Amino acid sequence: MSAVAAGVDVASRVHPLDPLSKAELESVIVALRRDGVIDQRHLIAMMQVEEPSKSALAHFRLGKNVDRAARVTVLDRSTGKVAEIVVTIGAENTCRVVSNKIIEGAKAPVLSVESEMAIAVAKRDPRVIEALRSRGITDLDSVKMETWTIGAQIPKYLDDGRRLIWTPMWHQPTPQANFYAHPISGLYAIVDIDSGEVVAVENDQQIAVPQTPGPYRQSQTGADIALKPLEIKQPEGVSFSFDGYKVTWERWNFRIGFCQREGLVIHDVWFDDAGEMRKIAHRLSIAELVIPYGDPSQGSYRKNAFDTGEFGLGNYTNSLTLGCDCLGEIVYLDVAIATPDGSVREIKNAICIHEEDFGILWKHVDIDGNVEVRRGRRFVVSSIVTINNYEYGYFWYFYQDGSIEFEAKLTGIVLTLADNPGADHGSATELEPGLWAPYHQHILCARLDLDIDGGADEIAGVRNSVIEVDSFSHEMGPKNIYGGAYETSEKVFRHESEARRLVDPLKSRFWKIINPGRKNHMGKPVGYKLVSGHTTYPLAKPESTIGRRAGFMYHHLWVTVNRADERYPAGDYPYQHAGGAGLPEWTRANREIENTDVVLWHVFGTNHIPRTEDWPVMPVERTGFHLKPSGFFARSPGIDVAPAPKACH
Ligand SMILES: [Cu+2]
Repeated sequence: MSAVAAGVDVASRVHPLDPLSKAELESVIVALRRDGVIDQRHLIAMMQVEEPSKSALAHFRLGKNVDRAARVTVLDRSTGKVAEIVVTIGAENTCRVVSNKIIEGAKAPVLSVESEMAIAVAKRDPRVIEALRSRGITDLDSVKMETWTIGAQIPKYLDDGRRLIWTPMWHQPTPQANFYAHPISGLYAIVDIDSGEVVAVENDQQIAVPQTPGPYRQSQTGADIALKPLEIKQPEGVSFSFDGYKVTWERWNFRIGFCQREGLVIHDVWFDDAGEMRKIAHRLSIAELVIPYGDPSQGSYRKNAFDTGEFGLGNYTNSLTLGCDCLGEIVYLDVAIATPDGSVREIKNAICIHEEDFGILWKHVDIDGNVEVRRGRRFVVSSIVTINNYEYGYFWYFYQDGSIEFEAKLTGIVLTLADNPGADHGSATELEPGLWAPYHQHILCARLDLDIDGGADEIAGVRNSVIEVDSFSHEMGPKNIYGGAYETSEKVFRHESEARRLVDPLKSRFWKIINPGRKNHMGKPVGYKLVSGHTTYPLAKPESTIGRRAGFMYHHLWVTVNRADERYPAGDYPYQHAGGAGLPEWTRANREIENTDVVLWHVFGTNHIPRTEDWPVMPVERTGFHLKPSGFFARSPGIDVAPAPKACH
């Protein structure tokens, strides 16, 4: 099953939500050039599936035709303007431009060719060369630069609206050495990525490059702690099947999607409840990932990157390796992405699909000695990206109890800078003498377009409401005679402003999304609850540049009216944006959100105070959330799971 797309018959009817194929991407680009819509002045910033509306999809399910379409974001280098072009893709990939709109004021995300160019011009700049020479570095090949967006105040004399990038750098003393062990602090080039000009060189510190190596490759460390083999075999094959990008496993079915901006996407999630297909979600994605750095030093304070909105997270998707990234009977899906120059790059083994044993699902030993125990299994869809120093794994899990979980796995190498050994440096951890890892947060925002039991209402309009549930106890007295009593309070959010909420573990707070029009066997509306996991709250001040630009991070929950053009919580174009876009802006209208088609936005993440044990490569840190049925099913769906074939019962 390790073969690419084994069992995947993508030649069957192409679904409007399927990832854009290589052939489709190429056809769209050919058509745009043929029609003179793009030429040598343009760079392609992004090509995404233009997703049809829920009602159009419902009609598609009934057999009606729905055009495949792509949304192409292009940057005109001659004007700096960004345009979004919608192109339909018909039979045999015949393409037609249906709209072409300039997005006034938008700044394109940073494109790979621009990063490469910025590094090349920085390395040619005589001021950079001289500054390196004064630090004893003459071999420019041994200097590794990264291109980072400017996520804080832009120096006043440069702040005239141009697109800028800055270049932290490291020294690689020997080939294959971990260069993050050797930051060249105090030296940064700022490059105008439209004109290709180095507009400033900062060289105002003389801090020695730390010299303690940070080897992590097996060839360097000789790592030899090994255990006996552990093999995962499914001798009768896997328990899932594919129809195009639609997966059926256990009682679940859903579609796998991919977006150049968001990476992995899950569409159209349904559960077979004793023969009745019940819809749970329309679209699930991680719509933004921002990493505010909390260190004011020159090498760190600008590092507030929007990995999704400023870089296009999907662009950095890994090709996964069987037995290493993924263990067991794996099916991989490839993806294709457009590059800025209009060619198409295929990423083999980009999405990993498999089943995992997940311990016991449930167990009880009765007083007569009867033992009932069920092994649980979960279905995993995952992908991993590498963006500069960090890796992010996005893992979606589907369980036999009707629940869904998302887990981000964070690994890679912590960002480093140099300061004097033992310096009074309050916002960073000294890993080795003079090698410091600044404090930072990884803040993710999930966009959860849930349609709880809304399968029949896709054409007329799904109607869901969101409720906050807190646990509380009354004062000692008639309502709490013994002092131990507690109850839950439920508050239905009526308007968007009421639904900007924070987690509260002291109240065991959770949020529930219900369908008021569908009742369970007890006459209560059916629902799912959103259970937050380990999370964090931004330390950056709301009035800071990053605070304004990532205003969404100041609430763990937002609920909005479902609108197709409200996709990204920091707005469509966060790069050098003045701030306020996205969720803060949309919810200012304070629209009614009760009993209508809504989107939940869940903000979660981790506050990373680097440990010496995060060096030289950080062991996986996890952050995520769970969606659990809550009054959706009459009983546990786990009861219908058969015992394992061996004598487990
Ligand atoms: Cu971190």
